[in-house]
Amino acid sequence: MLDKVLIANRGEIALRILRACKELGIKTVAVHSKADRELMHVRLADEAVCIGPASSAQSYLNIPALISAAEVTDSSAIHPGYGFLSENANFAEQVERSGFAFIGPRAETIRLMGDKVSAIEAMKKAGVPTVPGSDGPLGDDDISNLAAGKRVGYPVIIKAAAGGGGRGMRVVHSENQLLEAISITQNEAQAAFGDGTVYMEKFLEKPRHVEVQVLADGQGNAIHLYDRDCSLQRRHQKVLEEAPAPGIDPQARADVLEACRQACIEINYRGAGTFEFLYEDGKFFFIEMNTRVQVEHPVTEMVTGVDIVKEQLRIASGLPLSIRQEDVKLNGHAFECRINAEDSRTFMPSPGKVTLFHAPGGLGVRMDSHLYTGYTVPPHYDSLIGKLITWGADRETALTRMRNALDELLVEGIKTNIDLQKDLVRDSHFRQGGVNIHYLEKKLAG
Ligand code: MV4
Repeated sequence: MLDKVLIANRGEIALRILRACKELGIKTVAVHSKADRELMHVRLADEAVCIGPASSAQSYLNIPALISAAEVTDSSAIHPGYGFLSENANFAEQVERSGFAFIGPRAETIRLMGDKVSAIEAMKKAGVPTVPGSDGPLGDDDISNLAAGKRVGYPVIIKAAAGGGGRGMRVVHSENQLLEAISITQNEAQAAFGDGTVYMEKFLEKPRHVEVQVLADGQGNAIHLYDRDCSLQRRHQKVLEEAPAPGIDPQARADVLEACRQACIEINYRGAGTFEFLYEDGKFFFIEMNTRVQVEHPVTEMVTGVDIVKEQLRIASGLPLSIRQEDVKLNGHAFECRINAEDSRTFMPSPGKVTLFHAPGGLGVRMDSHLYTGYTVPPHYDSLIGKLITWGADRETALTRMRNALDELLVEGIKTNIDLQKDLVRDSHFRQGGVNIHYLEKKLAG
C-alpha cells in the first residue's frame, strides 16, 4: 500500500481523500494556498505545505510547486481530486517522471479522452454506442462538410475536440447555417484551447444525462458500478444527482454497462472513470469520458457499498481490484444535493464567514463538507461548500430523507442554494423521475 499521499486539492474532496487515506493507514500531506490555511483537511492531515498565493494559477494549478511539495515531504503519490489538474495529462506525466504515483489513469489515457474525437473513436471501436456524426474531425472542405450535415440530418451540433463539459459547442438547425457555424466554432476553439479541431454530431433535443461509473486496475480487471442521472443542471453545472438513473430501459442499460466494462479492458484503463451518455428514446449515446473521481461519486457509493476513493488508492498501489463484477449489488437509491455558496436568485458566488453550520444526520444521511461554524468561504475558488447525500431502500424513501435532511441543514452568514434544493425535491416532475437536461433551466425561467 502507498505510504504517503499528497492531496493536490481543497475543500470537501480534499477531506474525502484524507478520510480514505486514514482508513487505509496512509499518511497524508495537505497542500494549500495562503487563502486556505483554515481548511478542515489542512488541520487533519499529518503534514501541511503552503504552495502559493490565493490564486489557483499560482497554487493548486502550480505544477512545480506541487512536485516540490511532494519531494520535500517524501510523498509516494499525488491524488488530484476533481477539477484543477485532475485531467491534465502533462501533470500526470510529470508526476510519474518525478517518481510519484499519479492517482488516476496513465497520462496517455488522459490525453486520449481529453481529445473528444479520439475518445469517441476509441469507444466506438470498443463497442460503446456513440452519437451519429462525422466520424472524426471535420476538414476544411465545404462540400464534404455539407454532405456530412445532410447524412447526419439537422439539427446537428458542432463541438470542439478539445472542449467538453459544455465548452466550445454550437447547434446548427439548417444547412444554410452550417459552414458559418463550423468556422466560428473552429476559431473559438483555436482561441480557447489552442486546437481548432471540430466534429459534428446529431443534436439530440431532449436527452437525459446518464453516466456510468467504472473502476479498473490496469491489470486486466474492470467493473462498472452502475449508473447515475445528472440531468438536473444549470449552465453545465450539475445541481442534484441520483443513482441509479430512474426508468431506464433494462436491456439498453444492461448492454451499456457491460460495454463500458469491456471498453475499460480494451483500452487497459486504470483507476476510476466515468462514461458520459445522452439517453433519449430508450437508447444510450456516448459523448465523453471523465478520467477523474467525480463530485457526484457518493451516490454510487451509497447504492453499491464500494468506497471509490479507497479503490483509487488501492489501484495506485498496484493492487488488483478488490471486488468482482458479480459481487457488486445495486442496493436502494441515493440522491445528492450540491450545496453552493451563491445567491439563490442570481447564482452569483457568495463567499464570507459562516456564522453557523449544522449538518443533518440520521439513518441514510451523509454530509460531505469541509464547513464548520466560524469558517470563512474564500472568494477565489468554486462555490461548492458541501454535498448532502441521502440513501433509502427505494427512491421515495431516499427523497423523503433528502427533504427532511435539507430542512435540518443550517448554513448561516452566507447565501446558499439550499432553498432551491428544497424546492427541487418537492417538484412534482422531479419526484416523478426522468426529467431531461433542459428541465431545470426551463423551470428557473418560468
Ligand atoms: C450534446 C447535446 C445534444 N446532442 N450532444 C453539453 C455538455 C457536454 N458534455 C455535451 N453537451 C451536450 N451535448 C448532442 N449530440 C446536448 C448537450 C447538453 C447537455 C448535456 C449534458 C448535460 C447538460 C447539457 C446541457 C445542454 C446541452
